[in-house]
Formats: sequence, structure tokens, C-alpha cells
Amino acid sequence: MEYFDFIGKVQYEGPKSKNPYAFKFYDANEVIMGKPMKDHLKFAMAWWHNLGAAGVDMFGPATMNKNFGVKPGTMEYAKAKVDAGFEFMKKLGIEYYCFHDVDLVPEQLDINETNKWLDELSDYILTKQKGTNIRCLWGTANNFGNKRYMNGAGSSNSVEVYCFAAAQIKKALDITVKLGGENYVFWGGREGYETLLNTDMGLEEENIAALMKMAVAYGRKIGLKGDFYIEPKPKEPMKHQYDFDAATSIGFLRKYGLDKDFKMNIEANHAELANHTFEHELRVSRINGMLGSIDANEGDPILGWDVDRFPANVYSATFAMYELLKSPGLTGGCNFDAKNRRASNTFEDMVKGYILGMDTFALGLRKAAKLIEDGRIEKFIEERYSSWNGELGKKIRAGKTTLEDLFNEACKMKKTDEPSSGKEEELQEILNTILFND
Ligand code: XUL
Ligand code: CO
Repeated sequence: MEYFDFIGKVQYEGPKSKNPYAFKFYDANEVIMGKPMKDHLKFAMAWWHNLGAAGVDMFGPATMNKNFGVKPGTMEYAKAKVDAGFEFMKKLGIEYYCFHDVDLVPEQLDINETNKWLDELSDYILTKQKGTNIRCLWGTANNFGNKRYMNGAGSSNSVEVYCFAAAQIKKALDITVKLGGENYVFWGGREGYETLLNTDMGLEEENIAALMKMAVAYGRKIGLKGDFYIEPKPKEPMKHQYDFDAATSIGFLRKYGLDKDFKMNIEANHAELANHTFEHELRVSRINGMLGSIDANEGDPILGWDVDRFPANVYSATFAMYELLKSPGLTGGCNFDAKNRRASNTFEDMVKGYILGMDTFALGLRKAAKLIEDGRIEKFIEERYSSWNGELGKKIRAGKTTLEDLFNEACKMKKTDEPSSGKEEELQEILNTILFND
């Protein structure tokens, strides 16, 4: 059965194309700064949004029919989702997907039964992967949806709940490795708290770290080669989440000696919820050698919650892709943790959402490369800090000065009250000309 029969393989037609089913900026094999676009970006389909989310919100039921012609809740349905997902990925030229355990099959009454379903479905996915380049980018366990996790998973007050979460993580790691995945994600989910009146924060954080350590030990044992990721998010569902942002999460990983096995999976909308920009979170990760993967989406500046829109903002994408080009490259990729608006309720909209997202990141990548090649902004930053390349600057940076040395230096100085301009407006004008000159 063909689900997306209104398209063949989506092709690159260039920015002048008016074909809604063509890429205008994403040309998979075109080389940008020494690497094909598809290797910079490594786009992935998020199983949960694309094959699962059907437009349910707090005020109304599904607006989209994602039954794929069969009864939901059955193995037949789980397999139909695989068929639809593989057709979708092939037609869009996407070579990776990401999943939570319960996106693949519904949780059964007994964990052993759920795991049998996961085995059968992952066997089926393996047969679909054969002869293609499609494989898993990262897997994860849904340790937040079931009501047992209402007080958290790794942060639960109950050791039984903690143990169940560990069992789900073990199985999700097994399935990830089986499907060729090299990475594993911990999004905090309900790892946080609502009130200190009922919370032992120290114990909760220690327990989360211990769970992560066990996951790393097991993952390495079964051959998980890549990275574990923390996906920071400041709030929602919990009021306070322990993985607030990249800086907080990196501090946590270092405290518990997890920083060699973990990197960040940065989501744009989560950055915005933390009152940061996407590029801020990427920069914090990059300068700490912790930029691993991206959850590609976009928030809404007017709304204060996670809306998971497809990325459309070229400014933001350009800044983000600048960070990517300046990093050694993602060990993960760009996973579209993005969904159609509730009123965009057709299969055509699913395809158009991905075309928009892929083209936005591709355009951002092209513009970021131009910004680097243009060189004016980077040259300005270099010059702005040039005093640090002088004798005194070098000595300080080498750790060869004391506070008394600097006191003596300062006493010899004549004028220190004429700092140089930061030239923000000039730089914005340069950026605009780079973005819009062709
Ligand atoms: C939730 C979120 C998750 C993670 C994976 O905000 O982003 O879907 O990406 O658990
Ligand atoms: Co995400």
C-alpha cells in the first residue's frame, strides 16, 4: 500500500522552483565547506510526531487520521506505521529515524509481553532497512507517559518505579543497537519537581546519575558505539526540571563523571523555554566539546510552552548552522522533533512540514557558510579581543600572573575609560546583506 501516493521522490529544484513538493535549498549531495549537505545535517524522522501525533490538544481530539488503514493498538497497526514511515523517509531522502519504545508498540499489561512486541516489531523494521541506507539515529525510553512516572523515573521516590524505568532503558538500548543506532537520548521527562515541600533534591539527582551510569555500562557492553545525550529542557511537564539548560546539564555530567560518555542533544524550542536562543545553547555545548545532536524544531515567541513547530526562521537556522560548521560535526544529527499544526491535518501537510524544515536548515547552512567565507564578522570578533594577544593578555591566559601583578600593571596605566565600540548595528547590517544579497 502506498500512503503518500501524491509524490514520488522529492527532488532538489532550486530556489526559483514553485513546486510545493520540491526542495528549494536542500541539495543532499552538494558540498558545503568540504562536506555534502546530507552529512552535515543527517536529518532524522521523529517516529512519535510524524507517525503518531494526530492533532490532539487540551481542548479537542485528533484532527488527523493516522490510522494508516488499520486498527490502532494492534501489531498490524505498528507494522503499518513502519511501512508508512519507510515510504516517507525514502521519498524525502531521510536516512535516519528516532524513537521512544512506546512509539513503536503500545505498552502491554506486562513488561515481558511489551518486550515480545518490541522484538517482533524491530525484526520487521530490520527487514525494511535491508538494502536501504536508513537506520536508527538514536533511541530512547518513554519514562514519563505512564502514570507510574508521575513522580519521575530516575528521580522517583519509589525504588520500584526506578527499577521499572531501568528495565525500559535496557530494552530501549537493546532495540537501538539492533536497529543500527549509535546513540541514546535521555530527555528528562518528569525528572524534576513541583514543590520542595515533598522533594529530596540531592537524592533525586544522585539517583538519576546512578541510572545514567548503569545505562552507559550496559550500552557499552552491548556495543553502543556513539554518545549518550542529555536533552535539556527547563520546564514542562514539571515546573522545575533538573536538566534546565546546557550549562546546568554539563555541570551535572561533570559532577558525576559522566561527561566522557554524554553530550548534549539541543532542541530549539527547549532553548527558548529557558529564555535562551537556540544558538546560545549550541554555543555553550560547542565550547565545552559537548555538542552532539540537534532536535530540530521551533518555538513561538508569543507562547510560553513547547509547540514543536517545523523550523522556518532563517535567522535562527543561520546562527544554529554557524555553530554546527564551527564544531567538529554532530555525532548525532538533526532530528525533526516537530509536528504539523493541528489545522494542517493532511498527509500533504506532513510532507510539506518536512520540506519546510529541511529547506530552512539547508538555507541556514548555506548562509552560515557565506558568513564564514565573507569573514567580516569573524574578523571583527578577532580584532575586538586583540588585546589578549599582547604581552599582558598572553601572560594572564597562561596563568602566569598574580592579582598583585595586575594591580601593579593597572597603576602604571594612564587611560582605561575609553572602551571600543561593540558595533552591533554594523554587524547586523552585514548579516542582513549576507542573508539577502541573492
Ligand atoms: C519533549 C521532547 C522529547 C524528546 C525525546 O519535549 O523533546 O520528545 O525529544 O524524549
Ligand atoms: Co526533543
